[in-house]
Amino acid sequence: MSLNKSDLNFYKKNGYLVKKELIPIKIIKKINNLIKQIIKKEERRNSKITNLGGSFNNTFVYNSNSSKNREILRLNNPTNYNKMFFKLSRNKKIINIVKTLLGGSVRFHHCKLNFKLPSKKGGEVSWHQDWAFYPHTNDDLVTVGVYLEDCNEENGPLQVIPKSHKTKIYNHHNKKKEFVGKICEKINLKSKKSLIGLAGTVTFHHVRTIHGSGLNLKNSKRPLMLFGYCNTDSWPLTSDASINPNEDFEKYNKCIIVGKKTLVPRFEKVPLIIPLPKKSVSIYQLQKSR
Ligand SMILES: O=C(O)CCC(=O)C(=O)O
Repeated sequence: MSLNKSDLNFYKKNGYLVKKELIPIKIIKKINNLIKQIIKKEERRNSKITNLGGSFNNTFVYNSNSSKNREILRLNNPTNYNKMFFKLSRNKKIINIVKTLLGGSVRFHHCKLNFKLPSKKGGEVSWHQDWAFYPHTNDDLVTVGVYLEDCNEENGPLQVIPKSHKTKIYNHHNKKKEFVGKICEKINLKSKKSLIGLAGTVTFHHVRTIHGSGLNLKNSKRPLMLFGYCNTDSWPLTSDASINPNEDFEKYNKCIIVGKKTLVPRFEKVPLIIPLPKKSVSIYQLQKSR
């Protein structure tokens, strides 16, 4: 499946796109069974943890240190954890669309599987631009969200501000000038849009699109798989959640899904703020900083 012109124009204009039930339910069910096993195994482990899992080298991000209240908020790098997740990140339907959105080439950037816990345990993700976390030489980067369960207004869907990808890079630094991973200035939320859909629905948002998500008012966790992709000529300006070309160029090039490796980054006149200084904690902890 490739993208039709009106979808492409919609994405270019609004900075997001939703493709309803793009992934067959058969695949989604298999993935959900795998996730159940992962969570069960992890919950049986009742040892105390000292680290809530801030860095992308940690497999899990937790909500609490105590073995009693501990729940998983995120599985980092699921594509390294199990082949089924890897296969989903290379799904032809997703990649064909991403290729068109990015202008012809695709390099896998990073991924995470987020579990939004029921609202009494918190779980709001504040407004932010992914671009604030990982600036590149051009902004041909897209984040893809796969709903593994039906997601409606009640269980905390992704929300976006249409057309915000054409505006500036917003300030994600607090008064002390520390990077806090959320927009620290007033923004107009009048046009905000919830991206809802049944299981298998896939969302696409531009790296500069302002987005976040509210509370999950249901009793069960809301799983959301997020994959980031970029054009092969988008060169990272900082070390981020992805493989850094300066550290492992071979591995970096192995992330190319469509296109050829290059040593020639494309520079575009894009607004930038470097996300430093940054604490080595997850987005959940980072956004709690004042
Ligand atoms: O899990 C969510 O609802 C959104 C998370 C998000 O935007 C992110 O992790 O960058």
